[in-house]
Amino acid sequence: MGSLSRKQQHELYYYLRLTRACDDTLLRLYKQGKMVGGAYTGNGNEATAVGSAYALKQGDYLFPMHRDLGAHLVRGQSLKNIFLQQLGRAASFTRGRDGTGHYADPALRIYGNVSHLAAMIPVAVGAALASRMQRQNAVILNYIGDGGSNVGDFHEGVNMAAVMKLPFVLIIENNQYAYSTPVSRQHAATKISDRAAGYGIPGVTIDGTDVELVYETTQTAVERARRGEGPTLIESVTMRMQGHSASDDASYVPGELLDRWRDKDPVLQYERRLLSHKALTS
Ligand SMILES: Cc1ncc(C[n+]2csc(CCOP(=O)(O)OP(=O)(O)O)c2C)c(N)n1
Ligand SMILES: [Mg+2]
Repeated sequence: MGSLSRKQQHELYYYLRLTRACDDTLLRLYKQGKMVGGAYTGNGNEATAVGSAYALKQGDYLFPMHRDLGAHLVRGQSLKNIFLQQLGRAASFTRGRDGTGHYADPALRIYGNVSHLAAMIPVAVGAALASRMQRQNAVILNYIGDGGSNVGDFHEGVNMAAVMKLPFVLIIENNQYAYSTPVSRQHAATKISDRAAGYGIPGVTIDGTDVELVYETTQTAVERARRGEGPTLIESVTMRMQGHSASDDASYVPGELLDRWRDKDPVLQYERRLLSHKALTS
């Protein structure tokens, strides 16, 4: 099993479990009417969020999207702050004026997304430029959905990062749907990562349910970025296992598709793997 120590494997498993538990709790609170605004779960995306953020080092920057709760947790965000923010409480980062992951925590170098899809890509690329100019040697890890990757800001941001060889890594979370629109209706390319060639940078498509694979792929990209060799596009393929938000029953998603992906549940998959390697006891 890869290059990870037993301690690191246990940490990955811990964060996968914690992310799933937080998501389930948020959904419950939403149903109890205790949440202001919507609830967006990352069920199915845990390995992508956790494995990628785990590849960052102290001083690096995280620019997550709305299904990346696991990345916030890996980068040290407290459960208290996460719940205050998600519930839209007065003591939250945004003082109750916004919810979900729409917050910034400069101390932890977490800059959450705004609603406008892809609008944070140029901002994250700007942070990468600042890191270079200030000789911080920090890498910027940013995320975007399959749907959001079709917005113009994607092109402007990735192109600038590529031309300037900035320390920038972009994870494209291809979870098969953008709200009710399947990927087949979003673009005609076989793989979203094929776009990387057009920018002159590496692009790779991976199984986003495999936490160690996500970690190792991101780590390679992060180290490349830190060496000054420029950005990488990582298309992490997963499935959005629940509706777009808690108010969406996702009745437009074929049941067989969900059944197929359920067998690849990122949390249970890793649990099975650790058990079979006797890295966990049941
Ligand atoms: C520019 C823009 N267009 C539309 C929306 C409304 N919207 C919010 S999330 C979303 C779907 C996003 O899909 P995707 O990027 O695949 O991310 P996912 O929710 O699947 O993780 C849409 C259409 C928006 N916020 N911004
Ligand atoms: Mg999507």
